[in-house]
Amino acid sequence: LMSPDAAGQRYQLFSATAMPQATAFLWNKSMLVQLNCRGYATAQFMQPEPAKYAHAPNLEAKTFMQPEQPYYAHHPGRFVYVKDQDSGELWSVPYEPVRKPTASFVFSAGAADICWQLELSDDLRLEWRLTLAPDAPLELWQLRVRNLGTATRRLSLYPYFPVGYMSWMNQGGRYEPALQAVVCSSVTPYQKYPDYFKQKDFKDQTFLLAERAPLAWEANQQQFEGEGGLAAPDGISATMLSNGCADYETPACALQYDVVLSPGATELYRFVFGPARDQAEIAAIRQRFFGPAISAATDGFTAAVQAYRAQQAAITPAIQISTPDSGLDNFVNQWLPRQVYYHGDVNRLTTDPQTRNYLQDHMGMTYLAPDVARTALLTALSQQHQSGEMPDGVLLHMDAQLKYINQVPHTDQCVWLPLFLRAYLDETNDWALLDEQVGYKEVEADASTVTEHLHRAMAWLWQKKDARGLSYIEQGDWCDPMNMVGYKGRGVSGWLSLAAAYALNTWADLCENRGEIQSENRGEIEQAADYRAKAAAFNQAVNSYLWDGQWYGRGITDDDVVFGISKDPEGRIYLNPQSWALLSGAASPAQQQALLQAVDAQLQTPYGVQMLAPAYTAMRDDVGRVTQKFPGSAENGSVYNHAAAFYLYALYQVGEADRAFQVLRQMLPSDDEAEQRQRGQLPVFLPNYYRGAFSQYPRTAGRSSQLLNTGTVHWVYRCLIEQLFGLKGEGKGLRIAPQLPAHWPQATVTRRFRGAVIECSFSRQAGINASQVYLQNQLLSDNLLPEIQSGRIYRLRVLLPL
Ligand code: CEZ
Repeated sequence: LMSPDAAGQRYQLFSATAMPQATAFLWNKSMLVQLNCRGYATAQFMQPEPAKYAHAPNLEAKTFMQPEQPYYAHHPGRFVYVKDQDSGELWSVPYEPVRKPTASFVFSAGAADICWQLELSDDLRLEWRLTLAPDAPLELWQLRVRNLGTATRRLSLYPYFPVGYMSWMNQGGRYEPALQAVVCSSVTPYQKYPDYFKQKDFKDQTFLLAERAPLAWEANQQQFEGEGGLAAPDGISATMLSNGCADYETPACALQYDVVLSPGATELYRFVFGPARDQAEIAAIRQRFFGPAISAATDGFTAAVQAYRAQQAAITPAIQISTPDSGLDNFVNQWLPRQVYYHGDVNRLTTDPQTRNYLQDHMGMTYLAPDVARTALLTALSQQHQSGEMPDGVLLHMDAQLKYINQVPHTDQCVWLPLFLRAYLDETNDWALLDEQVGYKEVEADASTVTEHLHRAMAWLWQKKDARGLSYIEQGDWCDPMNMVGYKGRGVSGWLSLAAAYALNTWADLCENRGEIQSENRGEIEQAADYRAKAAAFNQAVNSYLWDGQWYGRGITDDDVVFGISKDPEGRIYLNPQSWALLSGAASPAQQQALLQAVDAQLQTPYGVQMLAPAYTAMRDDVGRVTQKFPGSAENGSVYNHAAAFYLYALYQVGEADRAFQVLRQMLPSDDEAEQRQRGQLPVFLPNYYRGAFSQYPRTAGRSSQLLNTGTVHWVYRCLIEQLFGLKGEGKGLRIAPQLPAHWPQATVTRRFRGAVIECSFSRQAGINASQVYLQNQLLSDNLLPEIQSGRIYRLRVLLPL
């Protein structure tokens, strides 16, 4: 059904129907495109807010990226109709809209391109490939047609790129012979005059630019489709497209090429598709990609393809692994760092990323591009309030505003600061970051050190608690839609109280480390003790009010009702408080064992661990809209991978290596084909969730959300590097403390660390009861590799007990 290619660098799906929702994605700094295996496409670009250049056929609502987006016949896509002029036989590439099965089908995801390889009939081979421009929101398409047979073939080829309903104010389309392009134009709708000035330079035109002059074209969607429908459009039934235009009618880009292919012959057609401001810009694009060759070997199009490939290749993974689990290896080596980098590179295509997302996305970036992560922290802190409170979203653009969920007050944003810093400082040892001066939201001029910003953030967390000592939740915490636990101002969050404790402890660790490393900061060691006392107070409050006997409750409502406990028929147990009680130190050894068993018994499924159970089936208006989401979707009891990733991290902190490995492995499909179909997703990214409500909705359980925006990946990458393989940085060097699953006899890892390369081989050894680390036959004391020198290669041999 699916597998990596021989080199392990691409991932292939061999059916258009087995996993109809499966997708792969490409991005650059200004755009993201997610291609579905059947040819549908969802693309967005930034100007500066996310915008579309290929739309739904009707007026679309603007929203943030959603899970489980349905595809439908007229969904935007990138298709080529292929007609045999002699037999009249009709196919469409890659599968939609004609849906005619081909002799063979490969949907192949690469790091820098996505392509389909099809054999339409035994003797006609077709390749349809997308790359992006490295530096602009432009799709670069190549169609290669090859006659493998012994007879000459006479074909008509019709690239068909629907553009959809562009605007209720003004839309149309026509072929521009001078550009060799169908150009569809529109005016982004608005009503307030100031928007005119903001929008007048928008890229409101969508074009399909062809290298080779077409025989005919069609810019009018209705005329193209006619009465035949998309499976047999009238335009294609005719000998020639009608060279039509769209005047306040739905536009489309269709071109026609007639070709005579003798046996063995190949033809190549290349196109550029994307948005532009005006025809002058399209002319410049034509010149760049299809103008005079740059050199004998390279034209503009090829140069851009190569530049994009080089850009992607420059993302250097932090680890390369070789383990007994080849599926995991492939994902960790090829795809995971790419998804981590995507988040840090474009911030989920928003101009106001949620603060917690921004900080976690850059926690992941720490392992790939620490400079970018560093800048992100400073950007976030520059928007902190003087009170210490962090805003709900971080504005990344002059004109950006807090939108959607960022207009709802959530109380957890400060938590993520020390968590980011712990990862960043362990990895880079860049303690100078703490001395950087940064201003505040209210007064840019009132700058203070990063350390002071953190002290204020911790003070804010400490102060935002009730008389019981539990953290107020207001209209949500990490769980966005948990909006009615505390809207009256009294409700508290058990998870947040634990997260605050963990944040305070983490910051205490950092203060202490700093005091030890830098003698002028000795004072911080005393402060650390104070933070630890505060963390202990949070932990104690949670133990007093929220321990339910076998696990921790999720919170207490405005009306003093404890929820997420055994007497609740729905939402009886939540994952997050259990995970964070392991992290914060709230759970005693006995409590740890009890809550782990409760999670196993009530949340574990074959597709991963659910974030709550049983899923709510009706509104609980003292909990909020999370309970109104469809049972088993998103936060209402799905296998919400971000929550599973916290659990994963927590399991490693308490040394539960085998439980942890199971959680990790269940984020990816196994080798079982039925399970692969059930998840319905290629392992080229981790989705934000798989459907849960396993006992309530078994038919859909396991189904992927297909949404590639998720904080999951950063925690998973961190867990792999620092915990599973145990190659964790600290002030003095690299601490080696692996937690390989018991069933792995050996593994090897190459790790980039502070400019050095660490090559590490792990194997089991009888007769030892703790791991031993050798550097060139020399046993390292304390399993610490000290004084790492940039540019050096270190070869470590790690022996693990049987
Ligand atoms: O978004 C995520 C947020 O981006 O949900 C997480 C939260 O921690 C992330 O910061 C858990 O709530 O509004 C909603 O109902 C949804 O909750 C979305 O905001 C949610 C979606 O999964 C989109 O990614």
